[in-house]
Amino acid sequence: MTALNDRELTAHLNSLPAWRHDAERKALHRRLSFATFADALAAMVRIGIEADKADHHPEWTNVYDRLDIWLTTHDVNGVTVRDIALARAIDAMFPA
Ligand code: H2B
Repeated sequence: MTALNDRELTAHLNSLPAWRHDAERKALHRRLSFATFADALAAMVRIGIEADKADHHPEWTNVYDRLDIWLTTHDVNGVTVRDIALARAIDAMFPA
């Protein structure tokens, strides 16, 4: 597994409009907002189950109705196709 280069990353991000490259964290970032804390918590459970199946886990913070997600691949200290795949799975569950 190798980290995506800038050109590859830009190409993927064109089809992932809800996601931004966080250069400092070498990660993809998306913020989701929900109506309630319970909805945010339920989203974490749904995303967490899919992430665990893929053995690829988000870094995230939850504050009340808000969920911030960063996807990065620790082995290569950068963004890989595994992060792209999880971003797409999250978007399929929670369209922007
Ligand atoms: N999740 C994420 N986001 N990045 C990783 O590099 C990673 C992971 N590595 N989940 C996995 C687990 C690794 O530790 C196991 C051994 O496959």
